[in-house]
Amino acid sequence: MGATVKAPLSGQEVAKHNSRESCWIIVHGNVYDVTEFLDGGSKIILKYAGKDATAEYDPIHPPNAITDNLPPEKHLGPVDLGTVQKVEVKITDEEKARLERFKSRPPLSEILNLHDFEAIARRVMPEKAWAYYSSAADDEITLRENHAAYHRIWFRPRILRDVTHVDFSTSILGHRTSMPIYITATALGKLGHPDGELNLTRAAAKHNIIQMIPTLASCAFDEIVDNAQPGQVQFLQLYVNKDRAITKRLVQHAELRGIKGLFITVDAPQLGRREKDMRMKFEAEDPAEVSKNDKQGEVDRSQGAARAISSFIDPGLQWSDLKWFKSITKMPLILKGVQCWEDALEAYDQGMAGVVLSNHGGRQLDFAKSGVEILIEVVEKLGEKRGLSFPNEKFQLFVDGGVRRATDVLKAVALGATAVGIGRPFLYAFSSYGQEGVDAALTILHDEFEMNMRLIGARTIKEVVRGMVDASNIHTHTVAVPEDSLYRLNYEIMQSAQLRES
Ligand code: 173
Repeated sequence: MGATVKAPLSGQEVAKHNSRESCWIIVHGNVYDVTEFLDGGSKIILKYAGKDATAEYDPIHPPNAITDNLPPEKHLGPVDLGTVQKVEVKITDEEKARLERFKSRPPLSEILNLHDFEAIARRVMPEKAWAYYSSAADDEITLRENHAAYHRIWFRPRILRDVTHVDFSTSILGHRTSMPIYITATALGKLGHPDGELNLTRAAAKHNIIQMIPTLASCAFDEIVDNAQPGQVQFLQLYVNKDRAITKRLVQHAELRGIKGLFITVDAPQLGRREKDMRMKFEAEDPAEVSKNDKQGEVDRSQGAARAISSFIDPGLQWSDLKWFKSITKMPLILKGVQCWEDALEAYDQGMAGVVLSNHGGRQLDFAKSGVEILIEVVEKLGEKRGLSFPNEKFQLFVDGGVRRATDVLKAVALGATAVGIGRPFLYAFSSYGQEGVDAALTILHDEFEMNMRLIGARTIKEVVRGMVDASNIHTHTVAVPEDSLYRLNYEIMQSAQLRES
């Protein structure tokens, strides 16, 4: 772009362009004409018409998103920030109370497990961010089933093996990792913490864990890669753009930057309906603002940030596109969001390096089965039909969703998974405690692995084998044992970490 220096616009001039007909916004001290960007999901943009939108923009878009996506003639140049009327930020009583709760977080030493991060995050995160991260599709049955499925798998430990030393490091797509887990891709990290995804990058480096960078990170892709240590392994999760030229550029740039695996998301041709998130947007609406910009009855109760920024995703993606991906990159290709053995088999036959058996954290199709349940049918059928055994170097199986304990991971590994993706727990960890939270979460998992490897009698990941689990009930989605109610009445439920009394 030419470096023509424009005289700064005045705040008063920008403020005039506050309607559908002409909509300018300020982001990081620069003015942009976004009038042509106002379509269905534009209510939020209109709210900032003529104003400084930086605070709203930042968590949702990487810094370069606006400059990359708006044609240069819509970049109207800098504004004299001294003349811009501040958008009045009203700190509500609820927000004040939240900030107080934030100050009352217990020290990390009192956080004992991954559930604890969630318990704290729920109390200290901005309500909207919590709603976005925690929500799932429809009735959230799959969200809960993801975790519950692990309750139907039991251990068959081996004894009297010398477990003085246990080593649970392993390889994912040929890259060493200290544990059979990776940090899976989750969008919009800055909703939870100003450093967003960088919290994950830095903690992953410390613990020798692989991070999967999301297409829709809040931080710029290059910033996330730049913050990695030399030799640190990162993967990329890909949403495929309707405009394949954009996808091609992104993929080839990622490869050039040293990304070691491309995880193509295949379970989100349309974003699922997450009603907790929707309801929050609805409640957060300021009726005065809405009526100013929208005619009565035409109010778009838009599904929030996620829907608005996901309209580029191509619902037309199909099997025949995979050849094209192979032609544009040498990175291993993995399909993320496979949900039955037939599709896993097709992925294998088409030369993929693996699949993630996943239902997108329960955020897409409600009543999709859990990844760990699908794992069992995939291992069985690919064994039967292609003579494969798992874990398998050439075609790796990953699982994600509902994982909170190292025992969950060990169950999946025993059943044939190479590694397991963990998403939300790390979001909750950094939303509550920044990078240190993610560090602590990884340390907790490390300690859990060490103990549980000993207790199941496995010295290495190779020794975590199929015979160590009984999954005979995995396909039975009912509670088999009647509730023992008298016993239950006497049983005191365990408590999560608590806020300190202030
Ligand atoms: O699960 C999600 O929220 C997700 O994957 C997504 C997709 C598009 C935009 C933002 C998030």
